[in-house]
Amino acid sequence: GDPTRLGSESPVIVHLFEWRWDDIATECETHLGPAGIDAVQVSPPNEHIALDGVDGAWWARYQPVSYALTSRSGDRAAFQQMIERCEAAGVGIVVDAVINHMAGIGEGVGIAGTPYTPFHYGDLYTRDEDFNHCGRHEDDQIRDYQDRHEVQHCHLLGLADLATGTESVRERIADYLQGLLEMGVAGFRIDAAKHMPAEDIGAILERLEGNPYVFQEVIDPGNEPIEAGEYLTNAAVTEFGYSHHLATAIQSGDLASLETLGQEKGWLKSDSALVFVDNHDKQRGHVGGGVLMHRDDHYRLALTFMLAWPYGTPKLMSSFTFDDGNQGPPSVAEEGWRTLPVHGEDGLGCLDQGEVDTRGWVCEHRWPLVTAMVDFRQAMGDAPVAHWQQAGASRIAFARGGRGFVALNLSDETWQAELVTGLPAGEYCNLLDDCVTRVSVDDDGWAEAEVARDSAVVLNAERPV
Ligand code: LAG
Ligand code: CA
Repeated sequence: GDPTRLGSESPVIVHLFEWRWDDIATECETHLGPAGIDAVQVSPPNEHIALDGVDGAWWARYQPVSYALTSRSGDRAAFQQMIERCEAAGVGIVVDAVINHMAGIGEGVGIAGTPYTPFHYGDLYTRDEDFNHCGRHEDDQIRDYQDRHEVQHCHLLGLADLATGTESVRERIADYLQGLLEMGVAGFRIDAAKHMPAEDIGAILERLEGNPYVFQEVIDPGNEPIEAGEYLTNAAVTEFGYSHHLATAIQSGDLASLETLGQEKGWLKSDSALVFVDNHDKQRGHVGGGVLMHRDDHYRLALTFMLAWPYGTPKLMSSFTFDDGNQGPPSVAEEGWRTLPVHGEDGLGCLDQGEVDTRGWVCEHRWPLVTAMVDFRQAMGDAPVAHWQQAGASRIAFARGGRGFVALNLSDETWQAELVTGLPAGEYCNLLDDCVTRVSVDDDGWAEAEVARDSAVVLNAERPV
């Protein structure tokens, strides 16, 4: 789970949710590499259920039919090319590995033509023993999240639960992941990790050769028997508490409550925590909501805070707009739900900031604020938080060692204040407004700062005017 495997001291990951492989390759070259983004989380690359039956729903990707690399994002050749072009641009590929289950129990044909019937998926899993049959509730479905055995051995949402405790299933999963490593991927997101015993994941990862960055998706609400901490011996783990805490702090106007974010009891330590403001599930209310996303007020402030605050490995969401929680990416239904390109013939297909009512690719990761803050985070390295200051609950400021300074104002009025920056004397640019705002720091490190409403002032010791 060591994040520095992604290539820098303070790596940043972007989730290009549902993007096609050739678009991701172009994005690595034209934007992500130059912006210093370390890795892209891609949608599951393996064969999934056909799209017609589910009206192109995004979650078709979470119903594997085989480990052939054919998906709505492209074929194996496009996937390989993407890996190579991204690597040449200095960007790693993190694969969303759906290994807890196969498709929903039923019959059909996958997007690459592989047939499946209950507990039988092409030539991959052909025996009843390849799946768990937990013996609960007559239908073997998960109902009681207080029951560890049930959560890990019954079927999640009707999805055929793989017997990850058996050697032959572990071997097939490891072969799939090893094949991806050999193609050059940098890491994995382990989907639905809570639904597999930590030991099963450990046994699969142990078989891999190479040194991938791995994070496990464990939704730990703090009141269930299965805890995020159990998975730390394997690799990094998602810290869902982070997004909720940040959303609550911002929605209640209480930025001051962020002073100890990450030090809460029971939280993962920084290097082991994968954090985000929102993810693809939470932003559309799957597995509960309670987070901020692109169309919410103050989302930019949340991103600014996350990237300024030295806790966890941050993952940025790059979304498409939606009206209902099942809707897939921008696509042409009449052509088998063909996903529309982002880099099209008429240039970049990202929506303009604020175009929230239009259908399309949101591309939050391209917002100038994000680019500036990614640069800031990487410049700060491991510089600790210092000089915490607050004025009421909605205005906070802190330094990053002697290397940087951040002031955030969530109130409705401009915040004018004398603040300790910890920076050497000089005149600095606000990184968030192209140096329109400038801040002079005196010999004692103090500055008279003016922070506009719902925005921030961010200074880097190495970016004087
Ligand atoms: C995850 N992490 O643990 C993913 O982040 C999440 O997006 C996945 O659910 C889930 N685990 C399984 O990989 C998604 C959707 C579900 C969807 C599921 C399978 O959030 O809504 O379920 O993928 O496609 C859908 C229907 C269900 C139905 C099920 C089986 O929504 O009503 O029972 O398919 O047919
Ligand atoms: Ca399971």
